[in-house]
Amino acid sequence: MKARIISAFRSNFKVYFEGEIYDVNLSGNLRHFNRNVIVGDYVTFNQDDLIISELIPAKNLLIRPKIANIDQLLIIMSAKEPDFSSLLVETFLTYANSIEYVKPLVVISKIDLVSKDKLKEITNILEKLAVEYYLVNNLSGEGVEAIRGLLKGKTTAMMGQTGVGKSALINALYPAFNRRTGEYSVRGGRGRHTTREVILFPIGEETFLSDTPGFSSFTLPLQKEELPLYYPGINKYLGECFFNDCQHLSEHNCAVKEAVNEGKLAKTSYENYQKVYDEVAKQKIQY
Ligand SMILES: Nc1nc2c(ncn2[C@@H]2O[C@H](COP(=O)(O)OP(=O)(O)OP(=O)(O)O)[C@@H](O)[C@H]2O)c(=O)[nH]1
Ligand SMILES: [Mg+2]
Ligand SMILES: [Zn+2]
Repeated sequence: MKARIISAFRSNFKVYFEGEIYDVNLSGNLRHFNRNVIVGDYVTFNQDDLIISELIPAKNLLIRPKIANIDQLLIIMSAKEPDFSSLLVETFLTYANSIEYVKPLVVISKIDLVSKDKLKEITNILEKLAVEYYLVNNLSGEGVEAIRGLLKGKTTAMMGQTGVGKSALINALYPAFNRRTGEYSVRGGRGRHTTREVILFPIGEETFLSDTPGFSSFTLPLQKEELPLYYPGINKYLGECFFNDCQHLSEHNCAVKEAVNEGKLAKTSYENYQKVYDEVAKQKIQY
C-alpha cells in the first residue's frame, strides 16, 4: 500500500494512509533503500506487520528543511523580530529555484510590527524580484485566508529563520494543530529553536502542510556557477550577456549590471548576489 511518511523521529516513523495514521518500522533489510527515509516520502507498507518494504523514488528532496515530494515552499520572513533581510530571502529563493518541481512563495509575517513605509520598502524589493508574495499577521489572522487558498491539492512546506512565525502561521490556519511557538529572543541563535522536527499534516484530499524547524544560519548547497541559474531577479538575464557563462561580476557587456544601472534590478539585490557568490565560492564542503 502506498502511504506517506508524515513524521520520522529516529527510527520511529508515522505514515498517513487513507485517512489513518500508522506507526511503522523499516524493513530489517535497509539495503533496500539507497538513502534515509524522510518526511514526505511515499513508501509501500504492509498493514499486517506495519513494515515499510519499499521507498518510492521522490520527485524532489530538500536538505534543509529535510522533506521530500513538495509542490510549494513558503519562504517565511518576518518584517521584524527578526528583521527582514533581503539577502536571506534571496538566498532561500535561490535554494528553492534550484529544486525541481517546487514553486517558491514568499510570506512576510509580523506586518503588525512595522510602519506602512517600512512595509512598502520590503514589498518594493519583492516586486523587483518578481516573486509572488503574501503579507500576514499570524496573531490577528490578517492575510491568512489568502494562504489557505494556496494549499488545496498540494504539499506545502515552510522554510525560514527561527522565530519568524512558521508555527504561528499553522496555528492561524489550523488552530487544532496547536503548534508550540516560541518567544522571539534578540540573542537568537542556536538552541532557541522551538520546532525541532519536520512534521507533515494531512489537511485535506491530497493536501499536506509541513511545519519545519527554523535555522539560525543557512549555507547554499550549490556551486558558484549555479548561482546565475537560480538567483532571483538575476536568473532571468540568463543568456543575455556578452559571455554565455557570464557570472555577472567583472565581465563586460553584462545584462545584469545594465539592469542595475537602469534601475530594473535593485542595487542591493546585486550586492547581495556578489556576497552570496563570494560565500559559495569559499565553501569547501558540499552537502
Ligand atoms: N506580532 C506578531 N508576532 C508573531 C507573528 N507571527 C508569529 N509571531 C510571534 O513570533 C514568535 C515566534 O513564532 P513561532 O511560530 O514560534 O516561530 P517559528 O518560525 O515557528 O520558529 P522555530 O520553530 O524556532 O523555527 C511567537 O512569539 C509568535 O507569537 C505575527 O504575525 N505578528
Ligand atoms: Mg516553529
Ligand atoms: Zn552578466
